[in-house]
Amino acid sequence: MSDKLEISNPPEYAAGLKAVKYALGNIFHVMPKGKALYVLNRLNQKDGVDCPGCAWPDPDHRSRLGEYCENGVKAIAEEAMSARVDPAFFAKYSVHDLKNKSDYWLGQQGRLTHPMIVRQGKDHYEPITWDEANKLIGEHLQELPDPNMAAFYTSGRTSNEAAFLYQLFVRMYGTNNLPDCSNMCHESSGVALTRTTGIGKGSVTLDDLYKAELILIFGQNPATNHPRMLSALEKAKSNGAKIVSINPLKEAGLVRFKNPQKLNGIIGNGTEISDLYLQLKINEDVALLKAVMIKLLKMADERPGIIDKDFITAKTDGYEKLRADLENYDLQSLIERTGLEEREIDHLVDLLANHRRIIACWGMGLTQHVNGVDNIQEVVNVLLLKGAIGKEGAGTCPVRGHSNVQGDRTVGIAERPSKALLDKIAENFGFVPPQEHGLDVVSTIEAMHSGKVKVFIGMGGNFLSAAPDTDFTAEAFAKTDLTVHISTKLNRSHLEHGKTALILPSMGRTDKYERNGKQMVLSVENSMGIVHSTKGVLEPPSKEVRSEPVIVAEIAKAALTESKVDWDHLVDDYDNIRELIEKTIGGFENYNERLKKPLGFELPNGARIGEFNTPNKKANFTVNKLSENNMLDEDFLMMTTRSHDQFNTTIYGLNDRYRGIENGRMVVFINPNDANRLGLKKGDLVSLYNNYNGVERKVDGFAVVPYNIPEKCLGTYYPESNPLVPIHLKAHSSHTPASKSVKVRITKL
Ligand SMILES: Nc1nc2c(c(=O)[nH]1)N[C@H]1C(S)=C(S)[C@@H](COP(=O)(O)OP(=O)(O)OC[C@H]3O[C@@H](n4cnc5c(=O)[nH]c(N)nc54)[C@H](O)[C@@H]3O)O[C@H]1N2
Ligand SMILES: Nc1nc2c(c(=O)[nH]1)N[C@H]1C(S)=C(S)[C@@H](COP(=O)(O)OP(=O)(O)OC[C@H]3O[C@@H](n4cnc5c(=O)[nH]c(N)nc54)[C@H](O)[C@@H]3O)O[C@H]1N2
Ligand code: SF4
Ligand SMILES: [Mo]
Repeated sequence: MSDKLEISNPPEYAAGLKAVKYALGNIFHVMPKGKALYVLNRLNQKDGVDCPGCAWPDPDHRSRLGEYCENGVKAIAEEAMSARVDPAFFAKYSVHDLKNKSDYWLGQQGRLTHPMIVRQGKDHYEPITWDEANKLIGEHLQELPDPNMAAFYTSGRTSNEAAFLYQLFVRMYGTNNLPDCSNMCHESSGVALTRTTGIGKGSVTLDDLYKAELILIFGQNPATNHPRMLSALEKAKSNGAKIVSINPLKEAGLVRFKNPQKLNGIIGNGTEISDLYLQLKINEDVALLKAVMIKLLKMADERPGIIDKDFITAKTDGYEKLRADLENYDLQSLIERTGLEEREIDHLVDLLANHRRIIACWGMGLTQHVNGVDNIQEVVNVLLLKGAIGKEGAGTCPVRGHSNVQGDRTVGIAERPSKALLDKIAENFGFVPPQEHGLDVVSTIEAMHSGKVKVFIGMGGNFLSAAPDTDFTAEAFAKTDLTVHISTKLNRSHLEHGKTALILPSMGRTDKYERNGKQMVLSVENSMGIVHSTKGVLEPPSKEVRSEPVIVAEIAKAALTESKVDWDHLVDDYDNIRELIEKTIGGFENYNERLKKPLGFELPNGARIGEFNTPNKKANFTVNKLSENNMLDEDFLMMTTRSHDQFNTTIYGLNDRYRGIENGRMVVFINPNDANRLGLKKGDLVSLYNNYNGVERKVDGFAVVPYNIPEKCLGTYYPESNPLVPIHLKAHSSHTPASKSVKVRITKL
């Protein structure tokens, strides 16, 4: 075991005063106190700066004491830290030197300040002017024989305004190659919900959550990833809701929450969150839900009222097929697969039978499997049986990740755009956008690897570390002619690069941008479809960093040989961009006016009001298959999750307080019986490896952590374990990498 790593018993609650202490300690360490408090006072306030962390919505009533969480503070610290990565830094460290540094170290070096280039054959980034950089990008793009030889990635922190301009430019250039972080995230939700409910987004609002009688939380770890969701769950509980968590791990925040804004959370015991905790095996959610439906339908034969027959008849399609299909399963084998006791499943069935206002929330634990789409469709089946979509206090709640990942999609970042969007673009902008579908994340990597994509541009994000099969993705980047990253912070995508590579330093959420004496306002959409403004409050890290819409406009001007769009006019005042969004995307009427409302405005959502915009205008039941993991005796199923001290590939620190881990990230959580069987003790170092289709993948140096996790299941952190996720292992239909069910074996080092 590494000398520093410490493993202890995980706590039985999340948050409390410790969270406040850690958060403030973290931010005061990297920036002056006064400046930190100045931003925090404006964080998530009406007319303030939207938290760059997750997409959890803000409540209508905001506490002036602070409307943010520990991880929101860490997100601000990471972005607004005083340290700088400037030309002197790049003169000191070669790319080779930087490759040997940890992700945590890279992040701690500070904000990027200047456009930088690494020229072919060189090992140092050197400064370049914006004009030269744009010219170089323009030349590369113009020289490609086919626009489909370029790919344009987006990460979900990008504002609506920047994203809209970006997709417009990309389509004018001639491709729909718009891979997006969604492809690795909630794409499975988008696909499943579009098919079943007619809208690729969740249907509930915060108010619904407060009114729900029963809330099911599948595959999500809110204490770390959406901490303020715990306050909403606390409120739902105080209104009488029951909560069920379905998760292989007993996540502390789902057990008990001590709200640091309340006396009971500071000196009391806090609130018990889950009434029932189902610790099922990884990737057995479909088996669980089938068992639940078989039991529920059987019960309904005696008590017909427990399913909503009227709703099923009036609003849905496919009920009979679902019933017929369930006949094919043996209940006991389904139960056995889940690893749960039958009485635990009966408890869930009883709760479902006896409540009507039901909400299902979920995260990456459902989406990142080969059967990710099936998982979500099966959740929808249960809700539809109960008539629990399209009414108050009930519905679907995929909890989105990045703060504007949903908005980016809404305003047109889509590699598989709808015909309606393309027609509208044609009508408004006087050109025929490409009609054929473009590349998503996985197919972009494959296309770079096979030489079909030669230029990669990333609007935010850290494609290399976020993507599966890290070594393969690094090879793919190395085969391109040019990689360009529009970034706030240094990351590994800058280090595994194309023959020529550019870093374009961007402003972040906290940076204030004024033009012609007027502050530019940006807008974002949260996980529940509310669009609102966000205004930076801090001096940007250098005079050279640019606002994202400006960066896009300048690239567009350099790359497009002809354009009917006046890019300068658009970025002269971001109101002008919003006028175009209003003309192109439904639901944005009076965008500029409504954005001035303190709470923003709600986008239309058919499923929310019981209107299902599917081709048959019904909500659709679906028939889904069980997962097929084809495990052999020595195989384990590994999920890759986040620690409490990270935001995706950004590592805030080396602890995972809620799982008892300190000072290390190279750990593997394993059931104590499995560890014993393999002769492994706490702290032993092991290799994890696998062999898919004859290709061996291996990562050395994980420390064993015997943990409360079902047998044959393992947990590791992403991105360290991404080299083990095979590029081809992805969800049907959504193509989301199956990074929560990777087969691996263990050997002791
Ligand atoms: N602080 C912080 N906040 C974040 C992020 C971050 O990295 N750090 N990332 C943001 C982003 S982009 C996203 S998408 C979200 C992610 O938020 P989450 O969806 O919470 O993401 P993960 O950490 O991957 O956790 C997945 C959960 O699913 C469980 N799980 C794994 N496999 C299964 C399974 O087969 N079935 C079930 N039922 N459960 C399973 C795991 O035990 C874990 O609790 O958070 C966002 N917010
Ligand atoms: N194995 C495994 N892999 C996964 C996942 C998993 O659970 N397991 N989760 C997947 C998920 S859900 C997601 S969403 C992806 C995340 O994939 P990405 O969105 O690509 O990754 P991030 O780590 O969020 O990106 C961080 C970088 O974004 C840049 N950045 C931050 N803020 C800004 C900004 O305001 N503007 C600009 N221009 N740049 C900015 C910084 O340079 C920073 O280094 O990873 C996926 N990969
Ligand atoms: S819950 Fe998410 S959006 Fe809210 S403060 Fe925390 S990290 Fe930021
Ligand atoms: Mo995500």
